[in-house]
Amino acid sequence: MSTVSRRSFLMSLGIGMAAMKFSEARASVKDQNAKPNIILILTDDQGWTNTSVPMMAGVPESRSDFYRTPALESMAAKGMIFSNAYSPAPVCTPTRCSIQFGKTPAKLKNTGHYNSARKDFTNEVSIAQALKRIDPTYATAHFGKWGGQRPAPEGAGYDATDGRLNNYHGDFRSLEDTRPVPRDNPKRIFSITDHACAFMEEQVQANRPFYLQLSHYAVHSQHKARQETIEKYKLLPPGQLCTPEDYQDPPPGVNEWTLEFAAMVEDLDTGVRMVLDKLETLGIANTTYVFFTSDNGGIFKGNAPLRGQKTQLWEGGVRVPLIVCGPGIEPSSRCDEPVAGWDFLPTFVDLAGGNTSDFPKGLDGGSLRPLLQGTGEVQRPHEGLMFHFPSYDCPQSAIRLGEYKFLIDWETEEGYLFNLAEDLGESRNLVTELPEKAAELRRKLMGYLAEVGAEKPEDLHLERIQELTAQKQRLNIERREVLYSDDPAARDKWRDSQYRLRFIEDTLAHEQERLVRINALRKQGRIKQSATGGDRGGKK
Ligand SMILES: [Ca+2]
Repeated sequence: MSTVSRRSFLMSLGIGMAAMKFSEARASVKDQNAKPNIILILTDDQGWTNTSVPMMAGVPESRSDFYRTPALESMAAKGMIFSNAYSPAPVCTPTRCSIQFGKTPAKLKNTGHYNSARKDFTNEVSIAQALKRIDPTYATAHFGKWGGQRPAPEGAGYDATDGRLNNYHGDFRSLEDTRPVPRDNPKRIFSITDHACAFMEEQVQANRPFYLQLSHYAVHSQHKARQETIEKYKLLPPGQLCTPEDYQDPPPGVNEWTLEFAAMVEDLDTGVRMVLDKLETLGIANTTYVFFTSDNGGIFKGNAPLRGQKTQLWEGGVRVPLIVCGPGIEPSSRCDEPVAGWDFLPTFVDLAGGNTSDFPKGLDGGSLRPLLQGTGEVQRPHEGLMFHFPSYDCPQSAIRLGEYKFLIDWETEEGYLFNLAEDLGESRNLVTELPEKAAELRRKLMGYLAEVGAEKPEDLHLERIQELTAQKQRLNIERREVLYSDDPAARDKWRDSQYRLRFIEDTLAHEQERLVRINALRKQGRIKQSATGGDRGGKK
């Protein structure tokens, strides 16, 4: 594994020493211990049960019996496990924005996936900017997956970054060089970790506190792992989810394979170990908070004992691992309070010495510091955790409040009430049994969605149809340009465009069909006037 020198690392990222103003920082920071360092390690599509750490006491199935994550086990031994931690959304991009700005996807009007690239959040205050507001000496870095949204990390206040990168970069070298990322650096786990370690070293030398955001491409499909790690798993006893076929090499072109997924999870954990070791080497383990979580629930092999998966608001889509270690956190402690990714921004500002008057306006999150230090509860502007996911084939909204969760399916308007403390698998709908509780939660959820003007499912279908129609028009223009060419490269381009056209047309037909269906249901009165309030809206 290559190491990156301090200077070459900065130069490779196009970051000048002048921009970092280390000398000024050194002069202004009297005591480095006064400000903690904060690291957020965000993984991709890693489900609640995709680690070897039991996420919930007394629920042995809340850990994997096959994947091995010893670094996370050591983080849990030093810190706190949150058993009821939620990603803001059941897919990547809305979660990343929500974490970055401390607001729900519903409030940011960024609930989908496809429309995020066009969205611009320049007016929002990022974690990096919020920290710099209370202490300009904070050095900030983002490495790895960012997503399609704007601003890019540089525009969001990150001093050091590898750019506005997305899934593609986890598997391929660049847009121009389409060879796979080298096998010894699966999903870029080790190179982005090297960047992170070099950044930390730089800040310690400059005596400067830092915020480091390490966003892994793992464990999103395609599954990639070091061959040596795969070989190790071939020799381990099978877990419950393993099949005899898993112990044979997969056919060429298969991108999902249990042994490689397991090895990828462990390679990722090795990356976490590198960060933890670096903190020890640099002597800052006792002054640094490390948060480890995932951007949405798992999808590979399901999430039992949870219901559902990524792209759904059932627990399997949004309940994620969360482990935190750092100063003042009791070793091997657990917290069962429901928390969500939009709590991170206020938590980090609080840990860095800010108070609520330093929080950006309109946050939905509250600081988790009282939970981490055992001193109190989370204070949020409104009761409950609000989820809104009007996209894809499973449009839903949900509220988690105390032990209860109320969920509504927007294609049927059917409501579900679960007591998650008694029914983790969301198998027993209590709507009829506890109508008052269901009505109370529904009122709170609808009131919130109406208040923030949340997107409606049909809005997103329409938006997607317009986007696909525009894509189809552009592609047809490209196709006309190359159709009559004698150039072999142009002929290849034309053939390639046929596949893209078929994909666009299939998706377009699917979206149109769903829009027709949802409009028909509205006409029949099966869905009330507005998914975001209507006759059930109005905050009480
Ligand atoms: Ca994801």
